[in-house]
Amino acid sequence: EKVNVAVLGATGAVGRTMIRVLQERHFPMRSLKLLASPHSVGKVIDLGSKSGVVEEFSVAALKDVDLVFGAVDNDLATEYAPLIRRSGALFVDNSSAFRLDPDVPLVIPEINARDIRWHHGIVANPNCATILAMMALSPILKLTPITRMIVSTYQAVSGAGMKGMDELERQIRDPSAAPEVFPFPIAFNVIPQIGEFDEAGISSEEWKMQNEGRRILHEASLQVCCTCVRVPVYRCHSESIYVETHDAVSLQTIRQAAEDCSGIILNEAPYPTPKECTDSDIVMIGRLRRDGACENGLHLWCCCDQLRKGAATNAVQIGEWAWQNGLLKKGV
Ligand code: 2RA
Repeated sequence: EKVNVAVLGATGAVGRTMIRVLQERHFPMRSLKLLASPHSVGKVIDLGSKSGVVEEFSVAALKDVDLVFGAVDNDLATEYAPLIRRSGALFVDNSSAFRLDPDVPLVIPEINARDIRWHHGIVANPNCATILAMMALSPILKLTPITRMIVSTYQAVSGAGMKGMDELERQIRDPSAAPEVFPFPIAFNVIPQIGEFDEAGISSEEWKMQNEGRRILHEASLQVCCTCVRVPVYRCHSESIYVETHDAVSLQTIRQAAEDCSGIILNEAPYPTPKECTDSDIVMIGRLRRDGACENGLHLWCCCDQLRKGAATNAVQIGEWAWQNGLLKKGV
């Protein structure tokens, strides 16, 4: 049976990408509602063959909706979530409001789709940087558990939404334009801060990666250390990852495992770059090599489109899995 879908936050960079991905993947939609907070009401969104007008989020607007994809900030997601749950629709939420809630599964379908089974009306979409790291490690995770992970990220400005992309463009044209979105000028620069720092000097983005990775892998004691960095790239995140594995695995075995993992491509000719991954759903990995000091240590490089697999596509895949397994409208 086809599904009545709503995209909440339909005017933002992730919301617009969700709409595009739903159409491209021929999601079995009976209807598509475009919802947003009051200030976006009335905006017109291009839906390819036609256009759609954004409606204000309300309980009445949720009537008959089976599945809501959320691309709004934490405050709105927290305000709207109880209303969506009460309506009976499944809420696939891209904010970070529920990602660490033990009652809410946090899912990358290629890794832990089965967690969707125990949802209570909300499934959380992980942070884009977490999705990239977990997807890139999926061939290794198929072979052996990971005991330690050190990640340095190179995150695109799209992670801060359309306003982040606008700020980069503005500063490329006028390098003296004052920063409004990022703490320092982003054009021709690199900023080792995403989110706010805590008293230990760890940023909120770094905490997200650590805690979300542990939840997705069901490895509460996994050692994770991250340095999250904003770079002047429009919409594709990259990461340099070091992992220590429980068992020794050869590079050849990992290469073979990568061929069997969906959603990733190993590109060693010579390596992936963010530009080549832009507008693709594939996570690319490369520069796979052994560590010189630690016997079970491995290094790799990876890239993926932050707006697609890092956000919209992952959310739509969650919706697809829930639909295929009869997990919409659980009547919570
Ligand atoms: C960023 N991870 O790149 C965030 C977006 N979810 O800013």
